[in-house]
Amino acid sequence: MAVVLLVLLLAISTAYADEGAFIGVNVGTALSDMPSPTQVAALLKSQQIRHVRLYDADPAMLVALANTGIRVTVSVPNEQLLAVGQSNATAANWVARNVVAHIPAVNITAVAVGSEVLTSLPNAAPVLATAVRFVHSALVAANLDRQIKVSTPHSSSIILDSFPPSQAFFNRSWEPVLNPILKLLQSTNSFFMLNVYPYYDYMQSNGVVPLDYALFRPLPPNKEAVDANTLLHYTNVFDAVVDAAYFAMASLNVTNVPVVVMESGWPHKGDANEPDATVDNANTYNSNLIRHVLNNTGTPKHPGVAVNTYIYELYDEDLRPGAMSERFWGLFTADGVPAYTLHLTGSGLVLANDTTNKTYCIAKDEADAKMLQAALDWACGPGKVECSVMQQGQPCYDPDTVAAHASYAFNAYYHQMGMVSGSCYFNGVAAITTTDPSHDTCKFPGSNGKNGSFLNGTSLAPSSNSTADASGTAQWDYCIALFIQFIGILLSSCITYFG
Ligand SMILES: *C1O[C@H](CO)[C@@H](O)[C@H](O)[C@H]1NC(C)=O
Ligand SMILES: *[C@@H]1O[C@H](CO)[C@@H](O)[C@H](O)[C@H]1NC(C)=O
Ligand SMILES: *[C@@H]1O[C@H](CO)[C@@H](O)[C@H](O)[C@H]1NC(C)=O
Ligand SMILES: *[C@@H]1O[C@H](CO)[C@@H](O)[C@H](O)[C@H]1NC(C)=O
Ligand SMILES: *[C@@H]1O[C@H](CO)[C@@H](O)[C@H](O)[C@H]1NC(C)=O
Ligand SMILES: *[C@@H]1O[C@H](CO)[C@@H](O)[C@H](O)[C@H]1NC(C)=O
Ligand SMILES: *[C@@H]1O[C@H](CO)[C@@H](O)[C@H](O)[C@H]1NC(C)=O
Ligand SMILES: *[C@@H]1O[C@H](CO)[C@@H](O)[C@H](O)[C@H]1NC(C)=O
Ligand SMILES: *[C@@H]1O[C@H](CO)[C@@H](O)[C@H](O)[C@H]1NC(C)=O
Ligand SMILES: *[C@@H]1O[C@H](CO)[C@@H](O)[C@H](O)[C@H]1NC(C)=O
Repeated sequence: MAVVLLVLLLAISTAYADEGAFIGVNVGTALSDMPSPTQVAALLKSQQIRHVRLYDADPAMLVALANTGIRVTVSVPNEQLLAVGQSNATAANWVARNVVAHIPAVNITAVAVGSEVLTSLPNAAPVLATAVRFVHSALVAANLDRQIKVSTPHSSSIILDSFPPSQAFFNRSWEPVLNPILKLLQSTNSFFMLNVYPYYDYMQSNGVVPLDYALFRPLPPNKEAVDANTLLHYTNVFDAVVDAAYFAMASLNVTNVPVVVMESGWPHKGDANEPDATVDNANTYNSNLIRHVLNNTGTPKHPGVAVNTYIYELYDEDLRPGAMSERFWGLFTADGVPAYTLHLTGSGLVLANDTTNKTYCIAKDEADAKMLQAALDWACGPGKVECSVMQQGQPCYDPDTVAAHASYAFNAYYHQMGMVSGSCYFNGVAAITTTDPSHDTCKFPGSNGKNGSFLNGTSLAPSSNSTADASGTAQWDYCIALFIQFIGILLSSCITYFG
């Protein structure tokens, strides 16, 4: 069984290395202390971020990205959209200055025309399709249309009735605009650019959307969302929204335009009425999103079809108006310090410096006490965790609860395993946190930089052979551990049950 699992894991790592689903990052610039283009490029390189989307085509930024190998999507800002959409010559001029002038030093792979135009600048909607067409024509004239795709990013709010996804359709008011755009995307082999924000879907649902569903956390089977028309199971909001876009396009007879998610993310800080904008949630969302995308899982409607995704966003943008959370979507602060470290070690992928020694594995709040006890017994037995510190009179005895002891043991096991992905699972009753759970004199392994991780940073777009090789040994160990853990939990559950 362990061997079968290993082969499966290696097969998966190899598959996503070859298929090339990618994660990119959006570079917003509303910072009072905006790093220089050189600093931005240096950060991108040090974090091995290989795809970015700019909200404009800033020449200094493009110069800094030259010869870096980074793939760049440039944008026609909304302020310039009317001019570009009203004049063929203006569009050609825009392309000459902002695209052609930088090719081939800068690897520009797409032009995003406007940003959420239908919902944020509806007055410009009548020229949107023309703007996309003019930009495309200019690229054809420059013989760049095969390497550079043109599209326009939409808010997911133009899709109505998005659950069940099979019933989704575009707001009918926008059909006259969307029909020609979709035809153009189809005839130019381009893609549908969609912004997907499960955070807002969750916030606006008044409790209907469970937090776990938004964060890609496992749901109890009775809470999984099933599309009654297609019988497809949805385990997360992201997939449901992407599939809603596929179904909405299909309702306009467009079935062969892939979706690219231009923005998705989660804020790591908010004000009092945004209690779910936290570091833990942001980390969970983005880590799970990256794993999900790079695994080439696809969506239930199109399994295995890559959904390339750009994370929103590189930096916290302190100048953005609105709710506090608006200013805290970044993976980094302006000085390039990670807002948090993504939990990606086990997938052989690390974004941000190797600060992964700062994550901990604890018992979930709502976990079932019997399952916790079984997992605790396993960790202190077959799991080989040193559990004597939890005996009476020892530093981690208090509080004397199953949850507290389980947290200590889970975390010790997790660190013992080098924090490899999957070593914080325990049948679903454990969760990773970035908050140090140490208390009083009870120091949890991993706190104060004790013990480190053994996987070095690799990249967001794994190159052909690195992934499987680098983590092969870890995966092997893990498979054995998983197998033992499985048997252990099974045994202890039986003992608890029958004993
Ligand atoms: C981390 O833990 C492992 C295994 O428990 C141990 O061998 C290693 O020495 C520890 N490293 C540090 C830096 O404490
Ligand atoms: C737009 O410009 C291109 C050349 O750049 C030209 O071939 C085309 O006919 C023009 N279209 C319109 C509608 O003026
Ligand atoms: C530019 O990016 C494309 C798409 O990822 C890639 O196929 C191509 O090899 C890149 N070109 C250079 C010069 O790096
Ligand atoms: C559809 O779009 C129109 C035009 O923007 C808007 O007024 C209307 O509220 C939208 N309908 C829904 C249900 O969102
Ligand atoms: C889609 O195709 C069907 C059947 O061919 C046709 O009746 C319908 O009008 C088409 N709809 C659109 C928006 O093209
Ligand atoms: C990765 O993909 C496989 C098969 O496509 C799937 O079974 C597995 O659940 C996926 N893992 C994640 C973390 O999405
Ligand atoms: C990463 O670490 C290096 C060396 O330790 C340091 O120079 C760099 O500033 C760090 N980068 C970030 C983003 O923390
Ligand atoms: C743990 O991370 C901190 C930075 O957050 C670093 O200074 C320290 O050296 C790391 N410790 C180990 C053992 O990797
Ligand atoms: C981690 O990666 C850096 C740069 O890629 C390299 O210099 C360093 O030696 C690596 N560390 C380990 C422990 O492999
Ligand atoms: C991939 O494997 C080849 C041959 O084994 C090796 O030369 C190359 O350096 C490897 N590339 C990476 C990124 O590990």
